[in-house]
Amino acid sequence: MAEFAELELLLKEATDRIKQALHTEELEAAITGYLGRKGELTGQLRKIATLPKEQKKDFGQRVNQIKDTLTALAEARREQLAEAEKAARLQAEAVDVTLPGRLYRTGHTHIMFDTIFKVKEVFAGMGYEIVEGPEIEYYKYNFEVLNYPPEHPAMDEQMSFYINDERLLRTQTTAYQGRQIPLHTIPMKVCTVGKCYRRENVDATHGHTFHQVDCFCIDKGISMADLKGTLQEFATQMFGQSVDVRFRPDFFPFVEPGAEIAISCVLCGGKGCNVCKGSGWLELGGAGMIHENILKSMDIDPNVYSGFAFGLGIERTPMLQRGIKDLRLFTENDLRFLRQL
Ligand code: FA5
Repeated sequence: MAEFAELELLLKEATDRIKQALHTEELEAAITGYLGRKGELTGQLRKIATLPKEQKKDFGQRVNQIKDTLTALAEARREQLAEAEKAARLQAEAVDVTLPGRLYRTGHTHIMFDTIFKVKEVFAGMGYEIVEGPEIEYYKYNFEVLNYPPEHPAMDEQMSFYINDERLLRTQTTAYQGRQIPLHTIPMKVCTVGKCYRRENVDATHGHTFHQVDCFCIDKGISMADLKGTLQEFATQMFGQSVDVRFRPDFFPFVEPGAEIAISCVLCGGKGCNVCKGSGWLELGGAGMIHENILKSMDIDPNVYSGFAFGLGIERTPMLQRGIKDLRLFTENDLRFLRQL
């Protein structure tokens, strides 16, 4: 009987393919090829109609037997393959717990952040209230309130970053004074630290963006001696016992008298070296007694009260403490530099 022989051949062929399938995908393809709706064994059932009547039953039974045999075989092979594949996957994903761990680099605070923190700590320790001021500032607070004459060159467009006619990036932290004095009652000691912006020809000691600390103190009987004592204490805490503070006359519209502040060179001890350019002194900022025009504009009687104010650049401090020659290094994000600090 050719039809029965064909069935047996099919059984042998399908058995081989199922047993030899090397992975699940190949096995599933074989199962579909033989047992699926359009599979070869299913196709055999359609032959029944063409067979003589006495063979129909046997043929049908044999097809069903073969189907059961192949289904059981496929199921067994499926389990075998799934197990082998799982074992292979576990092997591939295995973690060798004896290997050394990966090193995580932890970052650290930036040198400017550390310096600012220390500066605030020193002034807070002297009783100053630490406040914030906006970096985008009104022209009014940055210049007008600070007694600038209308033609003063610092207000020139060429020297500042103007946002519009009324606002600019503050060029000095002193801009906070006009905001803070009305918020306080006498006696007052206020300090702010933050970024300032100027249109500079950037070089090793001048940035377009830099930091300043500004302080002011208003009370009865405040004098230049208090100012100098305060700055001496600051310099000692930042740079050490042996540092001297020097005042030389200077002009700022918001103070009278005004002074340039310098400290004795921390590298050569005042003898003269290439950092202090042989002078023995390093300039830190400006200071003076708050101008009486400002006190009057804030309804403070200059005959009863007086105050001092000063503003210092901050980049200078870590440059001197660490012998850093170029302030651009602070913002260039070069890890070879930053990791050393
Ligand atoms: C002022 O900005 C005044 N507001 C200081 C002041 C405050 C005087 C209160 C009187 C009373 P000056 O422009 O000199 O002053 O700047 C002060 C310090 O900021 C400088 O000595 C310097 O250390 C720093 N500084 C100024 N411009 C730059 C810059 N482009 N890059 C880095 N640091 C700067």
